Order: sequence, then structure tokens, then C-alpha cells
Amino acid sequence: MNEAEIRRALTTMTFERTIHYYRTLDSTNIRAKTLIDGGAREGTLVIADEQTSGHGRFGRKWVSESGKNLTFSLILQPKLPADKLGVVSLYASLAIAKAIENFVPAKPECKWPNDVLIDGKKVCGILSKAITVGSILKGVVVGIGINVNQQKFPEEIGATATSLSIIAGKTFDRYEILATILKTMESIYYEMQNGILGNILKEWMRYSTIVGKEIRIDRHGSVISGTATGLADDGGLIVRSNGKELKMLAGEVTIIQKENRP
Ligand code: BT5
Repeated sequence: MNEAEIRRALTTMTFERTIHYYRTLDSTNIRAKTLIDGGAREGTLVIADEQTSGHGRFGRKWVSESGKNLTFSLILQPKLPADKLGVVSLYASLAIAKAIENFVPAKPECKWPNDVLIDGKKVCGILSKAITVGSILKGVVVGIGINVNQQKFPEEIGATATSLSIIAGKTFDRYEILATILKTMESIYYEMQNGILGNILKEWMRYSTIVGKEIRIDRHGSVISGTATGLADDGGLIVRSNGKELKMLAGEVTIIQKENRP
């Protein structure tokens, strides 16, 4: 990719159009954090064709073939209280699901809290990180990895990863996918910016198939099983387990039964 072409492709109107493009970078999230520390504005984009330390949650690796996919971080400054920042990942996964459904013949699905799947396989992972100084929110780094044109994945994720290209059987213009994702993020951002989270959560549910299903949720080795019943207003996942409603704020969800609706 190159910066001039990225700029030409972008159609966002209100997000800042500052672009930091790198052919190789350790991680766009790390770079975006440094930029926030230096006062970068909302909408600043950090994008790399290759990351040497691309990562997910809990220090896990994000693996992406150089020049085939999109790995970028967007800086946002939502006016949300600290206890609602969990919604940012849901907002981003919703926007991505809405954006990519125009390009593939299957409906993308949001998997709580930070993945987008197609045909049950992961096509996108999101890593959001709030950067605060004391109790002041300086910005949120929304890191997005989306598999666009990669055809083969390393063995360890071969059975669980997919790409837009594998699903649609064609090669995509990465500039067009990036521009559509950012445009869609911008188009629903004002709701989050103004603290109106209801629509985002409701829409997210339309892209999720988790509600009504038996799930297992692993939180650093402590495992809870139950039925996913919905989302709390801070984006937490509500799980009914042993007759109690519990709110989960983080964890790894596995669906263990397809249907359990009343
Ligand atoms: C995530 O973490 O899914 C968030 C990934 C965020 C990556 C972006 S790229 C731009 C920005 N810069 C960064 O350094 N990070 C962000 P998590 O839920 O922890 O899932 C990580 C797991 O997903 C790994 O342990 C693998 O099992 C799997 N995985 C790794 N690479 C993948 C890929 N390309 N496609 C599908 N699954 C993958």
C-alpha cells in the first residue's frame, strides 16, 4: 500500500485524515499509543503492511501475511465513562460486520467480545485499549486485523481462520475495504460519541448468534458454563448460570450447544 493511495481512497468526512503508513512496524497499536501520548487527534490512522509484534489479547500473536491483509489502528476519543468503554470493541465489530457484508456472500457474525466471524471462522480480530492519564481518557486505540486476501494460514489457526478472499473466491482491493470500514465506523460513531449506546448494542445483537445458546466462558482459567441471554448496557455479556444472571466483562467464549431457546 502507500499513503497517497490510502488518502485517495478514504471517504470519511469527520474523522481526522492523518495517516501514518508503514511498510513494516512492530505493532500499529503500540505506535498509536505513542501518538496519543503526543496529542494525536480523533480519526488518526496507523496502518502497516507487516507487523513484527502484531498481538491480540493476553499477549497472543496476531499472524498476518505481509501485504495481503489489513492491520491498522484508529484513534478515537469517545465521550464515554470509563465503565462503558467495553462498548468500543462491540461498536468496532458491528461496523466491520456491516462493512464487509457488502463484499461477501455470507453474513458476518459478531462474536463477543472482539471478533468477526464468517461461516464460523475468524476473519477479523479487534484489540481496543483505553489510554488514560490519571482518570482522564486521552484516547482509545482501536486495533483491527482483518484477513482480506490471505489464502493459507499457519497450521495452528488453519482450522479457525478465514479471509474475505477465501469466502468470496476473489481478490479484493484493500484500499476499498479499508475505506468502506472507516466510512461505516464513522457513520455509526456519533451514537457512541454522544453516549447513546442502545442502538449499537441492539444492532450488534442482530449480528450475533450467541443469544439463547449454551456457552462456556473462560476467564484466565476460571470457566463458567451457562446460557447467553443478552448484553448489559456497558457491553458486558449476560450469562444465566445455575439460576443466576452473571455479567461477564472479559473472557473467551465457546459455544457448546446450538439451540436452547425457550
Ligand atoms: C484478537 O485477539 O483477535 C485481536 C487482534 C488484533 C490485531 C490487530 S492488527 C492491528 C493492531 N495491532 C496489533 O498489534 N494488534 C491489532 P485475541 O482475541 O486474543 O485473538 C488472538 C488469537 O486469534 C490468536 O491466539 C490466534 O489463535 C488467532 N489468530 C491470530 N492471527 C489470526 C488471523 N490472522 N486470523 C484469525 N485468527 C487469528
